[in-house]
Amino acid sequence: MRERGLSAAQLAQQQAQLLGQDRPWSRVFNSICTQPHPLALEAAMQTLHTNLGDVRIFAGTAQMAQQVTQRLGALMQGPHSRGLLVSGGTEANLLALHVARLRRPDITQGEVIAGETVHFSLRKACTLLGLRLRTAALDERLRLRAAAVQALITPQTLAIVGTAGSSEFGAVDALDELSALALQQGLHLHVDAATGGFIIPFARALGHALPPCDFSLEGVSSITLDPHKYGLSIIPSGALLLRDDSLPAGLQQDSFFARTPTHHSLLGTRSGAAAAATLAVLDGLGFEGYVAQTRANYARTAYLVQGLRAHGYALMLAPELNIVCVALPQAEALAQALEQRGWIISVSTRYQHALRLVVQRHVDEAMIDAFLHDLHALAPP
Ligand code: 0PR
Repeated sequence: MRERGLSAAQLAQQQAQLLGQDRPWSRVFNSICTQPHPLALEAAMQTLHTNLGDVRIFAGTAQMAQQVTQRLGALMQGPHSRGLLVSGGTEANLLALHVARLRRPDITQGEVIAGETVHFSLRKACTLLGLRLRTAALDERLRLRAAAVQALITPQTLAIVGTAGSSEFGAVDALDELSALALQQGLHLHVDAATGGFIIPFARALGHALPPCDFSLEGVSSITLDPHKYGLSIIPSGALLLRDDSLPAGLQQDSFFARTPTHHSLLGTRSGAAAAATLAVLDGLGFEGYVAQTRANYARTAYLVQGLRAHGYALMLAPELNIVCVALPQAEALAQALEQRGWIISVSTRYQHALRLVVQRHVDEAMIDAFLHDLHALAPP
């Protein structure tokens, strides 16, 4: 630590110097997150000092959190659902499997079945909880189907995880089939909608042929939603929604002190800024605002796809959400060359023949044109 503190001007300079090394959004093609909506940023700045770990002091902030869980429950068609606000998709997925395990004490060596593209946060969760993750093969559109799950069910199966928008491809598992199977087998179906939860309800309203990713599917027991992705809130904003209001007893942890609240999630002391930001953007945009945002994201996704095709590139698969995978040999070497020109792009370590392009709010037509220009210069098809 410094012996003497810096002045405010020196601190600002130090911060600006380091922030200047971050990449501008105008070159970011890999991120499911984006610049938060101005409404979210403003609300967060007003509430950064709050602590949802002490709702006697921050009673108003606690109400904001409650209102967020109500709105998210309604969005997910769960009038009796219970919501827990958490730091993001990783924590929500961990808690979901924790809940599934608490509800089945009869299963001692629990197994979780998911598709091959299940997010690595569920691998972390299984490791932490001592569960075995069994991955099932996907169909030709990289979606998990019920038949592949059925073949892996054993007496130790604790849960099925369906992904509503895989991180790598934006592929949406056959959630309707998985729901029917979970009901029939009496298994917990967790839907990881971290990527697609703030796309699918609005895309369906626009007429896109996607399955619902919500509690209208009767076999769905829990859902991960991530307001800090397409929800346009600030990081860290995640949510776990449970179909019923009743929580397993083992999830509850009393604190040391009388009249302080019982904890249900992992974190204790935590800022209320995420809840305030999420409430602001949910209420500021409303369903219509998210539909408009989703329409714009699909329009720019179509613009990108059209541009790629016009330049002679082929897609790895038709995009269901706002993630486009371009089939290219040596995609990783190309991504590196593009990075030297400032572009941040992902290539899956497993599917190495595709450049993955995420169309978020910050990806506009000028950015797409500039990218296509550089792509064509480096790797003409
Ligand atoms: N489940 C799915 C389907 C996800 O896509 C993600 C994150 C998670 C769970 C975990 O969520 P948290 O990261 O909120 O805990 N998927 C992104 C990814 O792995 C995360 C990300 C976001 C990475 C922005 C980079 C980035 O710039 O691609």
